[in-house]
Parts: sequence; structure tokens; C-alpha cells
Amino acid sequence: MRTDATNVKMPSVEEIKKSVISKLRYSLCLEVDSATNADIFNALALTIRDYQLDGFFSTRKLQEKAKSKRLYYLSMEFLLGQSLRNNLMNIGLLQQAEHAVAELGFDFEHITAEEPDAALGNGGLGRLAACFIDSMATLDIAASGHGIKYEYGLFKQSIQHNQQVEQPDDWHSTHSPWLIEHHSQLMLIPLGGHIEESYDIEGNYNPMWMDWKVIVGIPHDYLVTGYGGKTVNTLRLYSAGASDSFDVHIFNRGDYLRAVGQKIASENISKILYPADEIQSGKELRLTQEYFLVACTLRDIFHDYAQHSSDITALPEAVAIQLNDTHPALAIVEMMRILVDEHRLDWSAAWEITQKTCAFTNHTLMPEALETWSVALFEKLLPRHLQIIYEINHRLLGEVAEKWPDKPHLLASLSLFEEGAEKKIRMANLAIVGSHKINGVAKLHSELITQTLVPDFYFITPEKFTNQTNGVTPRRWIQQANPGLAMFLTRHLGNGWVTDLDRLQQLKKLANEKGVVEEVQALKLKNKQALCRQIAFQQGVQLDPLAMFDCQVKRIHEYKRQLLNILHVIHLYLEIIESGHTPTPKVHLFAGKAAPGYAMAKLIIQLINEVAKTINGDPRVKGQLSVLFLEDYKVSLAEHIIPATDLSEQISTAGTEASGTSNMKFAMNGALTIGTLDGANIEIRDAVGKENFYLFGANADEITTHRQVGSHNRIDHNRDPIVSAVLEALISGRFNANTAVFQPIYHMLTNADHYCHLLDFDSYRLAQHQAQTDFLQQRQWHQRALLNIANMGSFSSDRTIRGYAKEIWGIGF
Ligand code: 26W
Repeated sequence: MRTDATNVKMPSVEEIKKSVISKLRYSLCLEVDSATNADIFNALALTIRDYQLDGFFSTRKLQEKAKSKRLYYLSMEFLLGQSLRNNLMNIGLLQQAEHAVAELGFDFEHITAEEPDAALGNGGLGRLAACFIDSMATLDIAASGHGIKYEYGLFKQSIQHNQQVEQPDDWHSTHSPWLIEHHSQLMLIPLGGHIEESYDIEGNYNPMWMDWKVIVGIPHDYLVTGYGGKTVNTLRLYSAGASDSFDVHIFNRGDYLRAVGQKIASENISKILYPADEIQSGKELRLTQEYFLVACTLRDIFHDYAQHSSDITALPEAVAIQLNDTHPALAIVEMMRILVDEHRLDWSAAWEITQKTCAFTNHTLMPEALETWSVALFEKLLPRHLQIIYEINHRLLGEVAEKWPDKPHLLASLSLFEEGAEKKIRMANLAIVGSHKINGVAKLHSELITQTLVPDFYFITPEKFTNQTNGVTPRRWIQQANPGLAMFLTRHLGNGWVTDLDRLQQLKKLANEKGVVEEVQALKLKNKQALCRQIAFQQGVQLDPLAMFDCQVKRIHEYKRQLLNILHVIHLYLEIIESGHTPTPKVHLFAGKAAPGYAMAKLIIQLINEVAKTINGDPRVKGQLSVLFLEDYKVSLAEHIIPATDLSEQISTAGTEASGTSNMKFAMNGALTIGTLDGANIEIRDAVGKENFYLFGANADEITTHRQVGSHNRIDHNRDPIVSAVLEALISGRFNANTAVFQPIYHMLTNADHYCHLLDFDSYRLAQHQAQTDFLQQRQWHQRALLNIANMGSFSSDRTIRGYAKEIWGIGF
């Protein structure tokens, strides 16, 4: 046993081995001789968790002693992926563990591969939350994440007959070695019932929330070790269960089946993650989940606070709450309920505390993603919360009417209620009024929030609006995903870059040094070869690692324009058939999931697969063009694809992608970007230099104008022979004998084309052609790749979290 700089005891290889054997024996009832890879994974994870627990207790002591302000990060999604390698790296035990496993006679790669991805998220928003908790622990911030322990994460995707098929993702949450259940801390959450009007002895309105049923929340802690192992924070995930006492009540009435039914209904609350991304469904179970998360978390917050203060008015000095999109916005209402109904504070004192404590991040401009909930549904599930929302609205509109009597139009847009056939609650408006800061996730996005999404809120409270451009953690996205690059960086810069990514700047002076660019080139080739082996093994397809790897991996959505990419691939295909050659051989990789109810996105997946099948089977383009859709995109697959990419596709319609984060991961792993002026692409291009970025397409203003002009300005595809050839191929039966299959795509493109595929096609084609030509100059290409890496330092999530801490949470360093 040795002690590291932070006084945490570090075990030797021998000690790890011993502990693995002991965990096998005493926790899992197994012996090494009969253990499988999965058993070794579990025993090793339990071993590592012990070291994390030591760090957890010392962290808690330190944070209590320092009376640190605590940040609570509320999110319906945490897209963690695998944890073993990441935890080992952050604690500093990777090599010891590798040796220990080898000495036990197992292959470390096989052991890590046993771990199922924890896919408790849909995409960007959930993965951002996972990067943030890593950065908060690394920066020694007293923080915890709060989410739901879904039994089923995001569905597993397989491709059958070229189409997406969804299967349940049972990630074995009940026996994950990383989760520590705290049954003794279970909490009771009321739901349903009705309000009885009443007054207290002083005549104050004192409504009673009656006849609610009870859901039980059971916390589970996942330990989050910061880099270096000093700080160990928690991610607390709640699962839902039924309350025994409540059931007894119905059991006693002899209604056994109803009682069991209620139990199942309660457990269902944490059963499954909603697989929607950017589309809100308005389903009762989803609203219940959101409330469940918020109610459990607030009980924890008030409980923690009571441990060190009884002065509730000082809460904002000790606590900050960050709302990851509107999904947990009910925290504002639940906090008001606790302060007013339970702590008996008067409304304005309670409101001041709530506003000072809460802050809200918006992650999307897509109108269909903005949450609204039917008032009728709300009344059924949360009658007291509905009353509180009415009161918040009443006071807001009263103040606005008094302050701006000449601007009555403000009232309709600011109201927390949307009038119409069905009256609805606007969660974004609630989140904005209840928060002291509202931020977007990239400069352009934050600007569009104030200018187009909620201009009237910006008008009444401009000081609340701010930007915090997203970032990604270099621990997972460089050190873990790309160990070759990590070693290269450490060799040239020392290992400080892992926590100070701005040091990558120092690579710039190496860009002209002999041998360095060649090293970068060799690293990329190695990563491409590794990906080729994996694809050959999993999908039986041989790819040429010397070809240019052009990748688009993200949720499938019309605004992200995978369709533009595949239309261009069709064009390349037609061109090679006609001319017989291409400037440089290309491999086009796609991966991503479509929401199960999103027909157009699923059809786009089918198109990609059918085009891939046609192209890969055509001897005329063999060795020149390959296309592949990789099944079941997830964090662990991204870790293989991103380091093996030459060209990163970031081609959303300008003004639609809030930020994007894969754009950052690709660029910091030495891919060049082809992209639009959208989201964080703009800041990436500014950072890496415009000569190292393939820009194309209309900007956000031009898109707006184009849409306003509407049908008068429609692209006349008949006049462009390239576009008409592609569209003709789409419906000609070339890719599917049934010519009706892709008609909906053809129809969409030649009518509204809301995401402006055809408007940007020509500009995209030219940028693609330029990239393909430049790729022939391998030395220059990899020199530019090196400059991309060197300039990506500010896209570390450490920078982002420092920004939140300083400007939003009031947490200093
Ligand atoms: C209620 C259904 C639903 C679920 C998730 C609606 C909307 C969402 C998210 C807001 C979707 C999302 O993941 N947004 C992405 O957030 C990333 C992190 O900030 C950004 O980088 C992406 O641009 C944005 O699309």
C-alpha cells in the first residue's frame, strides 16, 4: 500500500488481485477458476468502488469542514456509458488493475467489454450531464447529480431488413456494482388527491392537500471520482416503489388485486426512459417521472441543509440548483410548496429564496421540444402545484401590467399558461421566471434565445440571460477514447493537459517539427485500423483504413440533416459510375437512433441502409466508395468511431442545433470538420482557424429569410442537373425495388423542405469536393488535424463548469 499526493491509499497490484479474489468469494460466491469475464468485471468493479468509498468519506469531511456551497444538478438524463476504465483512470489505478487482471489469467480488454453501457439518456443533453459531473468532481466542487434510475435505458437498436428495430435495454440496473442502494433513506412522495380550502387561526389561506397516494423514492448513489482521485462526489439516482402502509389500507378493504395493481403502477414510474429527443409527448407517466425526480431531490436538499443550518432564509448562500432543461422545472414549484406550506414562509420571502437558488439551462430551439403540460392532467396529479403556478402567474402578470401599462401584448407571451382548445402550462416560462439565470449552450444559441425564443422575457429581465458554451470531458473523450493520442500529448506536453486543456496550444509550435505530423498521421491510421477490425468482427464488412473516413454519428433528426449527407453520397456514387474514378477513396459511416415514433427519421435510416447495400455491392465503385450504418450507437461505440475519423459531419440547418458536442469530440481527436454556421461550430471554427474547417451553407439569418419567402423562392431542382439526378435516383427503384418507399422523402424535399437540404446542397457538395481533394495532401491534412487538436482546449467541460460556478452558482475556487 502506498499513499499518493492526496493522502489516499493506493493499492499495489498484489492487493488488487487479493481484493478481486475476495470479492469473488465473499460477495459473489465464486472462485477464480470458475469465474467468467463478467464475474471478474463485477469483482474488479466492487474492488474499485471500495477505494472510491474511501475518497467519498474524506471528500464529505473536507466539504463539511469548508462549509462549501453545494450544487445540485437536476437532470432527467445522465448518459454515462461504461464506468470501469474511466474510474480506474481517474483514481490512477488503470495500470495496476490491468496487471492484476492479467495475473489472474484474464484479458483486460475482454473484462472492460463486459460492462453494459448505462444508457440513461437520449443524446446530447444526457451526455453533457455526464461530462459535467466528471468536471465538477475534477474541479473539487461540492456537487451532486440527481436523476432517475431507469430500469430500462434508451432502447437497443438493431437493423433488420434495412430498418430500425427497437429492443428493450435491460442494463441490469438491479445488480450494477456501481450503485449503492440506500433503503434506509427512502422518501415518501405524495401524488394525486385534491385540495381542500381552509384558513389557519390567524385567517391566512391554508389549503390542505388531501387524499394523495404515496410513492416511495429509493436513492441509489453512483460515485463520481474526479481526475486525480481527490474528490469523490455522487450521482444520486432514485427508483420508485410502492408504500407498504398505503397498500395495507387497500388490502384491508380486501381489494387485493387493486392493491397489487397500485404497487405495479408506482414501480412503473422509474421503469423506462422516454426515448424522445426534441419531441415532447405530453404523457402522464413522463410528467409523473419529472415530478418524482424533483420531489425526491428537494427532500434531499432540505435534509442536507437542515444538517448545518436552521435559518431557511440563508439557503441560497449554501445551495445552488441547476435545471438541465425544463424537464426538472417543477423544482421551482415544489420548493415554493415546501417553503410556504411546510416552513410557513410568506410568499415573497419564499419566492426570493427560490429564484436566488434556481438556474435554468435551455438546450433546444425546436418548437416541438418545448414542454407544455395540460392543466387538466396537472390538476389530477399535482393539484397543489397547479395552485402555486396560478399564483406565480398572477403575481408575474400583475407586476408586468403595472410596470409596462403601455405594453399589454407582453401578458400573452409571458403568461405561464397557453390558452387554446386545451389549456396548457408552459414549462419554459415557469423555468425562466423561477430562475435567477437562464443560459443557452453556445453563443449563437444564447443569442437566439433572447432574440427569437423568448424576446419578451429578455425585454423584462435582460440581466438574467447568459451563455455557457458546452464542453466535453477530456478524461473520457481523449484519455480514454484515444490512448495513443493521450500518450503523444503527454510525451510532448507532460500530463498537465488532462486537467488544463489550454496546454494543447503548445502543440502549435510542434506543427512544423519533423516527425510530429507523421506521428499524428500514424496515430490516426492505427485508430482507423482498430475500428476496421471491430466493424469486420461485428458487421462482417471489410473497410480500407487508408480511405478517408467521413462520419456522422448522432440522433437521427431532420434538422441534423443525415439526409443531406446521404443525398451527397448518392451523388458521389453516380459520379464514380459515370467518370470511373474519385479524387480519394471514401468510407462514409453513419450511426444513431431515431425516436420510435418518428417516421421520417426511421425512413432516413432505411434510405442510408439501402444506399449502403447498393453501393457496397456494386463492383464499379469497389475500393472507391463504401457506406455503412453502424448499429446501436452508444457512448462506447462513439469512443471507437470518433478517434478514427478524418472528416466530422456537423451539417445541421443553421439556427437549429443548440450547440452540438460531438463536433467538439471529433475536432479534439484530430478530425477536420465540414459544417454549417450553427451551434458551437461557429466557436470551433473561430478557434481552429477558418482554413482548417470546411464551411458551407446558409447562415441562420439567411435560413430565416429563405423560409419567409417560402414557396416563391423554392429551389428549382429541375434546373440543377446534379440535384435532379440524385432525386431521380432516390425514387427510381435503384435502392429499393418498390419505388413508393422513398416517396415521402422526395415529396418533403420538393415541397416545404423545412430544413433546407436542397438550398444547401450545392455549397455542401463543393465543400465536400474540396475536403476530398485536400485529403490527397496527407502531410498538410494531418498538420491541419494537429492544429485542430491544439486549438480545442477551451472546449473542455472544465472550462464550462468554471463558467457556471463563477457566473451562475456563486461558487469560487
Ligand atoms: C421532452 C422530450 C425531450 C427530450 C430531450 C425534448 C428535448 C430534449 C433535449 C433538449 C434534446 C437534447 O439533447 N438537446 C441537445 O443538447 C445538447 C447539450 O446542450 C446540445 O449540444 C444539442 O445541440 C441539443 O440538441
